[in-house]
Amino acid sequence: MYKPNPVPKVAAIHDLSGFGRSSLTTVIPILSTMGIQTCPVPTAILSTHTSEFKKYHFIDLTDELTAYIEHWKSLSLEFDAIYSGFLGSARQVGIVKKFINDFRKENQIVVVDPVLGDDGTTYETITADLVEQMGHLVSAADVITPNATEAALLLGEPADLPDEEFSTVLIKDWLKRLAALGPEVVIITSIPVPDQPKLSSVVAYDRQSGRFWQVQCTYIPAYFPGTGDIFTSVMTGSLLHGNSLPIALDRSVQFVTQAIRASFGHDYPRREGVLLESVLDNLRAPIINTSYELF
Ligand code: PXL
Repeated sequence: MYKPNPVPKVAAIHDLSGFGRSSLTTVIPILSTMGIQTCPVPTAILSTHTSEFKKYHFIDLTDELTAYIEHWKSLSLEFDAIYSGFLGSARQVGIVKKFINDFRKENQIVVVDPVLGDDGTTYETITADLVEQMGHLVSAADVITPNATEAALLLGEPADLPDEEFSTVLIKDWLKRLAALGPEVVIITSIPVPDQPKLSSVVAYDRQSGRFWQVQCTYIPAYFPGTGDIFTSVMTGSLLHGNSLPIALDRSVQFVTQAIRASFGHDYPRREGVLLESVLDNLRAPIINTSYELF
């Protein structure tokens, strides 16, 4: 008998930052709006995220995770996707790898967003040990979504390369080397487009088909924290809905661009993140124009 799956489930391994729209406070509304249930595994609790806020309260939940996950194991829970992001310590990498091992099943997507830094530097709580360990976690994933800084850190390349260095040859080399670590699909966000300061791109490599995809978008000169979490959440939701890789990329880029555009014209502290609540309903709209291409 055909057994429909009315609402897919995602185990979301991220921190809960109480203020500033990042991690779980973006993952949950996005996946819910896309008709997907989020089951959080909180890696840390913070009063705010760590970009442009100082003296935030940071509660590392490393020592709580094993008992939390053991209870889920005893319930024989099953997930259509496992999606990890910001981790509270290097030691959590082993715990998340074990989670992936224990909850692996047929017909499932494992997405790892190796949250480490942006704009050429690491976030404040990210240690050299965590950077190194994150390399082991990406090996256990099907899909990874580093930004350009995180891709460089994972590959041991300089994280502060000037924009003009991002040639097609370099980007394809990075994508292939990251795929060689294990994931079938590698996506790198926030790639500068040489000689086109008004453009930014998201690139992807699908190891099985050997195809490279890119979606270009207008670069908006404003940094909002949490946009990486928003991108990967839409990506995860789209892949769960059966969208092709380039359509999922396109939806995610379009949604982040809409969110930034909805926010940029308003005058408020950027550290509060994009005005996600204003654009969430766009996730229910059909994709009309796509701009993805092979490269
Ligand atoms: O958006 C990534 C992220 C997640 N979690 C925390 C962060 C950041 C980025 O600054 O500080 C706690």
